[in-house]
Amino acid sequence: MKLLVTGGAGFIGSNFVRHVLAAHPEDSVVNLDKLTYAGNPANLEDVAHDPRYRFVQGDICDATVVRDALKGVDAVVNMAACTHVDRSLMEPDEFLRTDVFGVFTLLEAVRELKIPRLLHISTDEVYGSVERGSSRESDPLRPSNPYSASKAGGDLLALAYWQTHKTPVVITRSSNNFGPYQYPEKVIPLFITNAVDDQPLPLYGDGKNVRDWLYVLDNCAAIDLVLRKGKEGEVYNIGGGHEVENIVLTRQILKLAGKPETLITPVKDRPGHDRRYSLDAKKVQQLGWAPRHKFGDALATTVAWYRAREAWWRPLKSGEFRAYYAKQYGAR
Ligand code: NAD
Ligand code: TDX
Repeated sequence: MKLLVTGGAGFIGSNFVRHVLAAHPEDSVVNLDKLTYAGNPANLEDVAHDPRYRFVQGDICDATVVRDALKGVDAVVNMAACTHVDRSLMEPDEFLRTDVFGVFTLLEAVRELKIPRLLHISTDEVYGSVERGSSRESDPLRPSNPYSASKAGGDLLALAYWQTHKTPVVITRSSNNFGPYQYPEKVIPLFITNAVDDQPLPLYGDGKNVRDWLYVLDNCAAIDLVLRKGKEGEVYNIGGGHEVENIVLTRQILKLAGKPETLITPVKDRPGHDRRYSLDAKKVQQLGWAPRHKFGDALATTVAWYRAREAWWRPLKSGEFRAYYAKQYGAR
């Protein structure tokens, strides 16, 4: 199979490209990525010279670029997105452009060029905060911030193309991922790297918000399965099955890093902060998937990875990054 992966230079995308090249020797991958601040060619330097891999720098909102990249492709996996909730509170424009209009551009090109499959990567955040129980694929979408509202827009547009044009769309909505190559603005890599530097860990609000954590390699395996076995027009939740309050997660990170809990620093809450996400993942489990990594082991592997890869994350935590966060949450 010849795949076009968009956003393949980001966190999940780079792990997914590596997974496909290793798991499917007959497959090849074109990676179309704009290389925003979150896209980093270093994430894929180990496969850069693989003859089955090709990188194209470009924007999924550019119809010409997208049509060119789609030539001869059997399936598209759309990972390209603006992804950080805090940034969407300050600069929502780019979220609407990429996460809605970018999806539209891909859908139009897939429809016109009759590409056999488009797997669109959505998120658990589209269901909004879930106080009790777990979200099922048929539940209404109630996004509560500009990021999740933009993702819901792209998600619903993809389903509408299936309904109206039978564009062969499949969707995954996964819970919070963690693991190697995650940009250190998301909570786990931010807290690990701050802990390494004995810097404060800025915990929003009362620290009791709950996320359902999924190791990135387990998500890659699920995406791969849905890509090959998922039914057109269907949505598949991918949940890690490990729900934990942020304060508990923070203590675990500090313990693994060998740093004191005095580094935990309560800061003002994120506006509109969703209290809890929780996914019912029975549907993807029925397709044959289950997470293979235990949360505690995967978190320890992740902490060890960041400790060993300072050369990867240090440049990302300078300049623009510090200025950005100082504006939103105060200096850190
Ligand atoms: P990321 O921010 O690490 O990477 C996003 C990538 O998309 C970057 O390489 C960036 O350069 C690229 N990109 C952004 N705008 C683009 C554009 N207009 N054209 C082409 N490329 C563009 O994101 P991630 O965490 O790897 O997330 C990947 C996907 O998974 C996203 O769709 C996200 O919504 C979804 N998701 C992420 C999580 C998570 O916990 N990280 C959970 C559920 C769903
Ligand atoms: O400094 C912080 N302090 C803090 O307490 C940061 C960055 C986060 N948090 C909290 C907010 C959340 O409750 O930690 C939790 C996780 O925050 P993020 O890592 O920003 O993730 P979240 O907002 O849950 O969204 C993530 O999961 C769904 C991804 O960023 C999205 O792309 C994905 O769709």
